[in-house]
Amino acid sequence: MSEKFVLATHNPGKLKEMGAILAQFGVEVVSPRDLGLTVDVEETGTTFAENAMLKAKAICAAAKLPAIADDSGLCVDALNGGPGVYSARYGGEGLDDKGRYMLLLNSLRGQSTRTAHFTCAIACAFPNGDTLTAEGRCDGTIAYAPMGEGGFGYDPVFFVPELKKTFGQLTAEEKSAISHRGRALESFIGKLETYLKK
Ligand code: ITT
Repeated sequence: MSEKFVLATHNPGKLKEMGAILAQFGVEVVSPRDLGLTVDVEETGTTFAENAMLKAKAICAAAKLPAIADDSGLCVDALNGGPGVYSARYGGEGLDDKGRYMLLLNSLRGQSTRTAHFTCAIACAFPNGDTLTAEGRCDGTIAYAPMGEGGFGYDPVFFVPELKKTFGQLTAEEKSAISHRGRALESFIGKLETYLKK
C-alpha cells in the first residue's frame, strides 16, 4: 500500500504491536513522535469506538495524514464490565501497569467468577473526512497471580484457557494471532484494502 499512516497512540506497547501487524500487510506507519507531534486527546467518549474515532480524527487533523487509532480495555464480568474504557486510568494517575493489575487482583480476591474479555476498537480517519472502523474481542479469565513478562498492561493477569497461558506468557506473534487487537486489525485491513481500491 502506497499511503503512509500515523498510528494515533502514545502507548509504546500498542505502537509495537500495531506496527508489527500492519507491517505484515504492507501498511507503512509512523508514530506521532516521528512527526514531532504531541497531541493529547481527551477521551471523552463512553464507548471504545467513540474514543478511537476522537483520537484518529485529532491526529489526522494535526498530521494531515491518515491516522489509525486503537481504543481498548479489559472488561471484567465480576466488575460489571469494568475497568472497560477506564482501563488505562484504573486506580488513578499514580499507578503504573503493575500497580493497575495488582489492584485488579486485589479487587477480585475471594471472587470465583473470573471471566473477562479484552476489546479493541480501531478507527481510521482520512484527511478528506472519510473514516473506517473495526472491532475485535478476546475472551479469557483473570488469573490468581501474575504470570509472564511479555506484552504490556494487564497481559500478565489475562489468562487464555485454550492455551493455558496468560498473554504475558505468549510471544508477540502468538498474542497477535488471537488478541483483540490482532482480530480488530485483521478486520480493519480487509476494509482498508476495499476502501483503497475504490
Ligand atoms: P493511547 O490512548 O495513547 O492509545 P492508552 O494506553 O491511554 O494509549 P487506551 O485509553 O485505549 O490507551 O487504554 C487501553 C488500556 O487497556 C491500556 O493502557 C492497557 O492498560 C489496557 N490494554 C489494552 N490492550 C491491552 C493489551 O493488549 N494487553 C494488556 N493491556 C491492554
